Amino acid sequence: MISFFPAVHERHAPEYEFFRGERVRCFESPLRAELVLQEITARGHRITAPDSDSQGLLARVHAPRYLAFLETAWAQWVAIDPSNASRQPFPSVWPVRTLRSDIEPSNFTGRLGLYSMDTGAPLVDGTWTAAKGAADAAASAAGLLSAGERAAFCLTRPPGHHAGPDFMGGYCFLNNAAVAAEALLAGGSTRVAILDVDYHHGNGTQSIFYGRSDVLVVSIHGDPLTEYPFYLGYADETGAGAGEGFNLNLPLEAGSSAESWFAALSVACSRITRHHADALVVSLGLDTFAGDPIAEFALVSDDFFRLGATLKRLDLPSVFVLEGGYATRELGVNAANVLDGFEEA
Ligand code: SP5
Ligand code: ZN
Repeated sequence: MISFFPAVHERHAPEYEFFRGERVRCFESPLRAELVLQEITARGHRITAPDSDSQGLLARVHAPRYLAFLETAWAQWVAIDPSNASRQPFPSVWPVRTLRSDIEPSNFTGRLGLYSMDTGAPLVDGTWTAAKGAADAAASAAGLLSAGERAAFCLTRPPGHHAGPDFMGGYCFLNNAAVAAEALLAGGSTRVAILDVDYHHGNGTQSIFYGRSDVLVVSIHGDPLTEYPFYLGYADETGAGAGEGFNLNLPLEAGSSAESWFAALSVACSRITRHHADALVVSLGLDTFAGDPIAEFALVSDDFFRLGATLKRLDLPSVFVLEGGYATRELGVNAANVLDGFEEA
């Protein structure tokens, strides 16, 4: 499968994040992409650099003031104090209920909190460059599909599905899957489906398309009652206004078996078929793997072939966009198994 790989991903290499109150090495690391690249190269998939600029598509997905902040955030951080160059900024205050989010503070901490859902998106010097490279890959892959190709893989990081219209979070800055969906619409599709199989609910993607009927969003994920991101992803979220009926959440209890996961996948596929989708974007999180250090589903490596093969039966032009997956050693095999399952079905 043609795979878009932006080498600039490595510019996003934060040193640490917070986990159980302690500073730990980031689960979401450049090594993830390097190991996936190694494995899909070994299996004969063709690797290519992104060849589209996602700028116009990003403006459809994200708010202008958020994009302007993200692009200059590091420069703003270092301008406060040159020694900040060796520190990572983290938000510490957020406009929760009763506080105002219509005003953009001039203070950096005020802005960072306004544009963040959590402390889980560590930002460094190269974050914008890397995130933009991933969005460019999503645009490129969708462009290839619009030109007649049947499938493409975005070997991209940082991931995107937690990033909403105007906020970052959960390792995500720019919503790559949403960019791919917008690019497919711009390229002639009229009924796009996004299937999010990451362990964590893709709150950003859901919110971006919640009021729309041209992009169906379907997600299988850990029940937000116990699992991140907690505040979205429930079964009663079905869309709003013109988008009513075009959002489907299939939450599963943490610890669910692979069989219950595939039963949910079958429900998801039926809904996509009923949508009469003309293109599919797969938010390919691989943190459903049994060995994932921060998630609680039980898929084994062979199950990823089955995932690929099942998606092939939808018979749709398909863009696969890498999201989470933190069992780094097995990540390459699991990703490649999805692609090979799809191609061999
Ligand atoms: C793209 C993506 O997969 N983002 C995930 C962000 C998750 N951040 C919060 C992780 C909370 C982990 N809780 C660990 C429980 C371990 N048993
Ligand atoms: Zn995830």
